[in-house]
Amino acid sequence: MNLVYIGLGANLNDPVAQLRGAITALQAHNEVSNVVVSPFYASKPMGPQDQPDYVNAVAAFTTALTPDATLDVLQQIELDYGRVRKDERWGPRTLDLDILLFNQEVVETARLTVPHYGMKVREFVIYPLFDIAPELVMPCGTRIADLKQHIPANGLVPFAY
Ligand code: PH2
Ligand code: MG
Ligand code: MG
Repeated sequence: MNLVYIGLGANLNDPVAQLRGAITALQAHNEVSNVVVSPFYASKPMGPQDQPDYVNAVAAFTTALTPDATLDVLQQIELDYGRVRKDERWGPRTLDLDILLFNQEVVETARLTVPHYGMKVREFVIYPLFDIAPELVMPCGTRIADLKQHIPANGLVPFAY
């Protein structure tokens, strides 16, 4: 069984509902088990500032699927929630599901880079990841706890949902 961590983000069309819907879809999926979800965070936009704040969270789950097949599942959920994939780089989106970590594997294919290339510097990934996996170590040996200690919160605020 594979242990997968994903980042969830949304800043359009009721972001909390988008994230909740994605979590419900994951929990309902036949090939996905043991879904664990971090608190939700309000997050300042990285990239263009003329867009709404994001809601971000991290989830963990287990699956027997390959990394590529896992990406298919996540992209289907994104599509089901109305994501238009030709979005401007770092522009607003209804739902973004990114594979952060897949066991301790390093994956470099045309479709997929794992670990996620930006995760080490994004407070909206590292803080919720620490919430659900404080002992986690990346394939390169970096501890999530050490990353969290060095990344400013940048206005990131957890909230009840
Ligand atoms: N995602 C982006 C661009 N900017 N900013 C925040 N705070 N959270 C995100 O998830 C995010 C972003 C593109 O994927
Ligand atoms: Mg993203
Ligand atoms: Mg993405």
